[in-house]
Amino acid sequence: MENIKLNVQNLSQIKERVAIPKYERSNVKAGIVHVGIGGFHRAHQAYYTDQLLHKKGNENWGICGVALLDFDKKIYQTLNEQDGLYTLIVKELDGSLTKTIIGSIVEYLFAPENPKAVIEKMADEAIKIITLTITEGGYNYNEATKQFDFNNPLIQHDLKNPSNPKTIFGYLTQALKLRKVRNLKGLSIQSCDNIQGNGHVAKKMLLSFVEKANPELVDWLKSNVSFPNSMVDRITPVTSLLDISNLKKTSRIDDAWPVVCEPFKQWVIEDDFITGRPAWENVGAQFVEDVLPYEKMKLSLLNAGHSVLGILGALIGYDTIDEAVNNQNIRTFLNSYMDTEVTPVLGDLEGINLTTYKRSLLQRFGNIYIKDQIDRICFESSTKIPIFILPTVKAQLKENGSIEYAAFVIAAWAIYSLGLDENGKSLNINDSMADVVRNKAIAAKNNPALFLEIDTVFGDLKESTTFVHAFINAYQNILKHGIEKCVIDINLNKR
Ligand code: CS2
Repeated sequence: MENIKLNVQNLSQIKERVAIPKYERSNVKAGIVHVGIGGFHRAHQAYYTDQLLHKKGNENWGICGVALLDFDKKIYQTLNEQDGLYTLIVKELDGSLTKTIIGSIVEYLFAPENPKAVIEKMADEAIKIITLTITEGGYNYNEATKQFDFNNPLIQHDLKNPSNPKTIFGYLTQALKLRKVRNLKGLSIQSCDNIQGNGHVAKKMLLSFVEKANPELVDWLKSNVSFPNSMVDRITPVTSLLDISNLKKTSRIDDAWPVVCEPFKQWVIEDDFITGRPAWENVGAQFVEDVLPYEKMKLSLLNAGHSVLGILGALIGYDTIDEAVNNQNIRTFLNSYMDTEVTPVLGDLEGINLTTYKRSLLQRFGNIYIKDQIDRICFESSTKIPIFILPTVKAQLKENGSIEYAAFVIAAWAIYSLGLDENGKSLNINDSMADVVRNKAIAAKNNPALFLEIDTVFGDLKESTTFVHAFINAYQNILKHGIEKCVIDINLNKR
């Protein structure tokens, strides 16, 4: 069998090899603009939407994918060459692969090349929802000031060059302005990022920008745009070259950028869509009145769990999350963190069985076929830690509860930030605040508490003597005994 390039023209041949969209794709129109067409979006929302398009009457809910940053050029080019098609490869728990060609992304735009087209698309009457996966840092929130960060040079650029924006805030403002001027209806802006109250944060940040850039738009925005919160979940590692070559080898499909993910998926959405929405509930999403409990649970158990495994695992010298969680000592540590520090602050989550949820997390983390990269998990830790771990610490401190496990992880992050694992191998640190964090980590060698002075990460946590003591203690222990020995001792209640 010959390799077949993935594109519309070749679909009839490809369908002999893997599942392809069975709906008439040429009838599908974009009703959603999605910004950030990385792996996660393609494994999650685009997958749900593809499933929905298989049901009649949904042809107005296709997706127009927007690549916002220069860095996103490659995914734009790939989608362009493949007519928006890509292969979703689900790595099942038994190691088998379920491959499906996804067809829900029917248009794609590259913002740096054509900002006007993106603004016009967002302002198009047919678009009812703009969804976002722009990463935690993309919301431009400063933990230290608890405000929108106007010092960001890109935001300054957007204020000075409104019709040629670079950030999501500049784009949304221009598009909403056009909708207002043209007397069109508003729309919903739905964040699909891992942030507590992601809709609220998106609204607050956008309003801060609009108040400065276009104050006359504020009232219209408040009454015509809704910002539903949502909780999203599906572990989606970075696609490796091996995934691409295996797809060629096993199915003879030449796809430049397939997406790989776990079988589990969850999407809990607040039902607050001002101009309508797709019936995603017909393909497994849950619409609820209040997403907050689900978000809290997911961010503080799954995402924080990932960070715990990532940071400790990186220092020990592991490459993937399954290696870390399948180390019994680390697994016990993570379990105790979840039970002792996270569970008490979650309160009563009506209808959710936390014991089952935590057990399923360990199974998902331990899936040896996923090979989720520790580098991916530790990527941008400076924006993840304040969202995934520190809310738990703050809640525990209020109640005089335990913070030892979290303090240990933060201390491990301080040592990780020096750039070497415990075997002396260089760590691949990828963080927009890497320099600041590294300088504090160096200063912390003589005075560990200095690490907690990274205000944009820790806010006023340095004021808590309880936390500072636990952090210093953990820091010194890790340097003296190494991660694994400390973890064993903590598990035995010795430290
Ligand atoms: C991960 C998430 O980025 C991270 O640190 O925890 O990408 C996680 O895999 C997803 O949120 C799973 O839904």
